[in-house]
Amino acid sequence: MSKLKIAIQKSGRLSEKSLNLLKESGINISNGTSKLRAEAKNFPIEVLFLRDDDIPQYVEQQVADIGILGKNEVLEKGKNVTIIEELGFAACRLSLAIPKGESYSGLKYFNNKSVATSYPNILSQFFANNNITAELEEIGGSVEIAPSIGLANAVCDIVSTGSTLITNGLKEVETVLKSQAVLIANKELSKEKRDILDKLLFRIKAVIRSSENKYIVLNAPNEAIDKISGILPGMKSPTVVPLAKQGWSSMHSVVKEDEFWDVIDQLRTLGAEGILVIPIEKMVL
Ligand code: PRT
Ligand code: ZN
Repeated sequence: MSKLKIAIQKSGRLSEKSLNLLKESGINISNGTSKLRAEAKNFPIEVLFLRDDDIPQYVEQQVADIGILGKNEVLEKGKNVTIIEELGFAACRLSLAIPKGESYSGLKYFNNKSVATSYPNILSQFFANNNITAELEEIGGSVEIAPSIGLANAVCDIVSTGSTLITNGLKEVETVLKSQAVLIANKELSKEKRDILDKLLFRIKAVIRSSENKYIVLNAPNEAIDKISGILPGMKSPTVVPLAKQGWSSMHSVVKEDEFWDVIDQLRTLGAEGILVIPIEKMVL
């Protein structure tokens, strides 16, 4: 039986989370990332550990069938692969930044300026789309020091918290691209490999959904049940169980992590008490 070959980053920001996503999907890779390849015992998959820069090419050439890496890297490399799923981790953005003392009046600031970046393809496309003529200085790393050493007027680099820019006396002025880890695939997988991928995707989606949602349990006065159901739709509708205490019920449902605090405020206004919020292990629809 054939195996699906997945390429993940050998060592870097994505390695642990990529392995963890596989693990949460019930795929156990026992020997960590110390070797170049590993097989799962309980799923027809083989893992290749590579530099993230090489993954798009390997997936295009079918050395690997699928891979996990940053969307920024996929778009920069421009290989003929398909992005099949956003994985919800390693969120970051590719941004333009300039020395903090400079005044910024909009994108035309960059006309006739030089910009240091490790993302020349994405950036030249972005400038072309916006009719900006700038000079690009392609460098492999430590992009943020370029203005202070006189290599370029500005930088275009990956930002997550923004503290690297601040430490280097720069300010972020434009977002060129929003990125996160994505799953990419070769465009011509065999039927057999496509089937394994569908199985894997089904699991991955359940894992992602579970991390984006919380299970919520609360006590509510019976007269508030309808209103609370309206803000807690749950998967179908909330489960409502009568409490021993007359006139009260326990309600169970699911809330989205990013709506969580708003929902809690509304629930309290409606008279909900004893609110418990519980992580979800897996969520299959
Ligand atoms: O060795 P290999 O080539 O495999 O790894 P790499 O060094 O090329 O990549 P790595 O491990 O640094 O990053 C892998 C991916 O993580 C990137 O392609 C992004 O998709 C994603 N990611 C998420 C980040 C960041 N957050 C991030 N903060 N990649 C890099 N950074 C760097 C950034 O370059 C800058 O130097 O962190 C600094 C900025 O961070 P803040 O928090 O100070 O803003
Ligand atoms: Zn890399």
